[in-house]
Amino acid sequence: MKTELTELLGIEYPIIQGGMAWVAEYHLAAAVSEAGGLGLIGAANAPADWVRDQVRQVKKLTDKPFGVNIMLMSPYADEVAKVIVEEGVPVVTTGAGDPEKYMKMWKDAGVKIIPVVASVALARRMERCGADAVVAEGTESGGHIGETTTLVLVPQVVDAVSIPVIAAGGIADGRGIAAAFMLGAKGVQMGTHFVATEECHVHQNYKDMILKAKDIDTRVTGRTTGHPVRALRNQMTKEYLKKEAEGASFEELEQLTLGGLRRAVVDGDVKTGSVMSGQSAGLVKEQMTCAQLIQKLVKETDALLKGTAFYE
Ligand code: TUI
Repeated sequence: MKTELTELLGIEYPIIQGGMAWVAEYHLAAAVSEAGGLGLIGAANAPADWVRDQVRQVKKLTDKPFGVNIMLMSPYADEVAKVIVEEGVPVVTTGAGDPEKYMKMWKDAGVKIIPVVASVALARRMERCGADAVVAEGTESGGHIGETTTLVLVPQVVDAVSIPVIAAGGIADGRGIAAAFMLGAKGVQMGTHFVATEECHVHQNYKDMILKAKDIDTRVTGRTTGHPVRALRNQMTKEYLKKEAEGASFEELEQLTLGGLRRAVVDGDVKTGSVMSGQSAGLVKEQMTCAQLIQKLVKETDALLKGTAFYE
């Protein structure tokens, strides 16, 4: 499965693990990188020293390439951006904003830059600013999302830029990966399936909820506040959507989600917590190790792509 992306990053398989807030810590990142993909540490809203420590820990567990995802709405984004350079992180991905102001610093330090985008316009801007690749993330994804589906977004981003495009959103098996290649992507980013792996440190209740989820089990809260977030439906999403429909204030709605991701991930409170997940939860049936998952994905994708133009 050699593509422009595996060449660019020096990895075996073109599979990137999403930089999920509270979920993507060093054990998961190291396991994915060791298995031949690209593991990511999700900096989310964490302070710079936490990120620095995570980077040092991941380096103890693997010599292979890994990355850090910076959530650009974080109050610590400026400091975390510097930690990337100071600690010699090989790859940075960004989400929930425009990373332009950091890109010169990262490029000068030789960091590979992969912004996550949900629109063609931002993909174009990122290429002009020197991005090495982009993740085109469809609305099927978990967490903070854009409007457009993966099937529609990926080929339009592929047509608009000449850097490699990585497809994300709704991909959890070899069929999704093969389809992403058909859309012109050179790799995929997956989040949800990696949450339900052995090495992922989220509470077992969180994993079980993903494993049991059906096709129609996610909800998007916050469409009216400008911060749409996809999560598995529970008491929190039900109350939130009811209040949102009644025209509740931003502050009142915020109260319902405050600390909710931490409660779900750490305490296993999957009733009032925020169980962020993509629509692909319906495709996730089995908990396995990261190596088993990546081998399964590669085998499935290989079988589908044999005899196609991709494998000439
Ligand atoms: O960032 C994500 N997914 C996330 S971040 C996150 S942490 C969080 N927790 C609670 C509430 C809100 C966030 C959870 N999930 N994905 C990448 C992504 N980026 N999706 C959409 C975007 C995006 C949206 C608008 C990127 C840029 C943008 O506008 C930037 C501009 O200036 O055009």
